[in-house]
Amino acid sequence: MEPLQLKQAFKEIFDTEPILIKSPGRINIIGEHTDYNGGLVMPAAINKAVYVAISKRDDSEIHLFSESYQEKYTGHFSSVKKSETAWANYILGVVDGFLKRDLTLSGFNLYIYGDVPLGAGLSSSAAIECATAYALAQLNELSVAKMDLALIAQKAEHEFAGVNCGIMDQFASVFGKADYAMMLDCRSLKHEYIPLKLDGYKLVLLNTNVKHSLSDSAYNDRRAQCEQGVAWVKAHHPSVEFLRDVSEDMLLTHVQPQNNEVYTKCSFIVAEIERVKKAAAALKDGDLKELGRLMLETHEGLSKAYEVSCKELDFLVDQVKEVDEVLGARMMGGGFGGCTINIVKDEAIEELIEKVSKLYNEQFGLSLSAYVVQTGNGSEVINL
Ligand code: GAF
Repeated sequence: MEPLQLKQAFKEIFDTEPILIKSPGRINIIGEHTDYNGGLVMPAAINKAVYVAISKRDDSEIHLFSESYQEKYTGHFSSVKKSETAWANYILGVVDGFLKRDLTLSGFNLYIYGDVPLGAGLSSSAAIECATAYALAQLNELSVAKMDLALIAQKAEHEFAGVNCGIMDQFASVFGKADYAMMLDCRSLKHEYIPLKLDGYKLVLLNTNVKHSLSDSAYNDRRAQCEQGVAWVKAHHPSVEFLRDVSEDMLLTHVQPQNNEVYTKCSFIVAEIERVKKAAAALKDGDLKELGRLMLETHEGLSKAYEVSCKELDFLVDQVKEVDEVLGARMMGGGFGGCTINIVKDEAIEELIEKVSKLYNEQFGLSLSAYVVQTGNGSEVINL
C-alpha cells in the first residue's frame, strides 16, 4: 500500500484528513541480547516500515483500524489498559506511556498498515510502537525528545506486550539513518553512526517463517538469568550494575560456583559485548571477512551457550557457513525463529537463495522467504 492509498483508506473509514507517519523495522549486524545488559549493539533501520495515518477527534476516544487484521478497536482515555485485541495493545501501551508522563493528548483516529514481516525478528512491534509515539507527538504538537519516544515505546512493550526487551529495537526504529549502522551504547544511550559499506556484498535475510511459542517466556528467562549473575557478582563488587561491567574472571569466581547454567549465559554476553567492539573496528576498516567471522562466532554462542536459536535457524547457518561467497551468517534478534542475517557476494545471491530454499523445504517442509536488505531512515512524517 502506497502512502497515498493509506490516506485514501483512512478517509474512507474516518471521513477526515490525516497526517502520515512511518517508522521502520530493523536489522542487527551484531550484539545480540546485549542491550538489556547495558552493553553495545549494532542495528540499522530498514526500508520496511509501519505506516500510521492519524487525525484528532473532538472527544477522548481512541478509534483504531488495522489494515492487516481488517479489524476495528474503540476505547477511551479513561480506561486505557491491556485489551483482548493483541495488535491494539502496542498502540494502547504507547498511549498509556504518554498519559503517565502527563502529556496531554486529544482523542484520535488511527489507521495502521505495515510491510515489516510479522514474527520475523525485524521488530515489527517496535515499529508499531514508535510510529504511534511519533504520530501522537506530532498530532498534539508535543515537544517530546526522540529518545523519550523510544523509551515510551519500550515501556509499552514491557507493560502491554509482556516482553522485558532492551532498547535496541525502538532506538533503531526512531534514530535509523539510510546507509548507516548504529553502534549504540545501551547504558549511556550514546550512539555513533557507522557507514555500512559492503562493497560487492549485500546483507541478505533468510526468514525461517517459524516463531516458536516459547520465544517471549524464554526471552524473559534469559534476562532474569543475566540479572541473577549480576547480583552474585555485585555482592563482591558493589559498583557493578550490568554484565557490561563484569569480566570473565569475575564470572568464574562468583557465578560459576553458584550455577553453571547462569555462568554459561553470562559468559556469552560478556564475550558478545567485546565482539561488537571488534565488529565496529572491522566495519570501519572495511574488513568484511573479519566482520563475517565475528557474526559466525555470535551464532555459535547464541545457539550453544545462550540457547536462543532453533533447528531451523541452525540449519540455515550450517548451509551457508562453508560457502566462499558468504562471509558471515547468524540468527538475528531475540531468537526461536525469524531470520538469519548473511553477508553475501552480489553475484552469488540469487543462486544461494534458490539453493538454500530448496534444501530448507526438503528438510522442514516449509518455504523460506528471502530479503536483500536496504537500510532506511528512522521515524518521520510523510509529506505527500
Ligand atoms: C529482541 C528485543 F526486543 C531486543 O531488545 C533485543 O534484546 C533483541 O531481542 C536481542 O538482541 O529484539
